[in-house]
Amino acid sequence: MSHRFALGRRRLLSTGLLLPLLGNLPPAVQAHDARVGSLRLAHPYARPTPGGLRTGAVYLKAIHNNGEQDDELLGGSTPRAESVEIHAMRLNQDRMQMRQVERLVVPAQGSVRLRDGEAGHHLMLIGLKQPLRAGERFPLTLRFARAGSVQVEVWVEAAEGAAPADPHAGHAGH
Ligand SMILES: [Cu+2]
Repeated sequence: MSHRFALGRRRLLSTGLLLPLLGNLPPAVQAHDARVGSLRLAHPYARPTPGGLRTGAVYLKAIHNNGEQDDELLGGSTPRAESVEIHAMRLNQDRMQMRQVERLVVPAQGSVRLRDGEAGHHLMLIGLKQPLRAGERFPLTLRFARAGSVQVEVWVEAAEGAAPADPHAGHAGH
């Protein structure tokens, strides 16, 4: 479906009708990347947070490493929160449990996913200064052992087909 849409979008480009329609594109079609060293950071995004919640989560579709050596995500920082932690989640008897980890390996010639709704990893914003609102974008600096630091732009997107909600509803430990 997204493939068919991409073809349609290209056709729109050639007719000059793209700009007025951009705001109506479904979120899945819009994506953004950042690169540093041999890493490609695919589509950093976050979910809106309800007022009063002091934590938020940042995800990436993937971090790809096309280099010959493993790299490691060591942490990050953002003006939007007091600190950023790497969290690992796993499903334990129907409940997602999360814990902080010090590093996340990005294997050589491989990738890791940090996606909403999947057991795996995400970045946790601790001490959120203001709620994250759908449609806004904010900077986040990620630090890697080998590639160094890179600033990415995080897109705050409501989950498809769901009302904005606490991204960590039901998660213990916050
Ligand atoms: Cu978390």
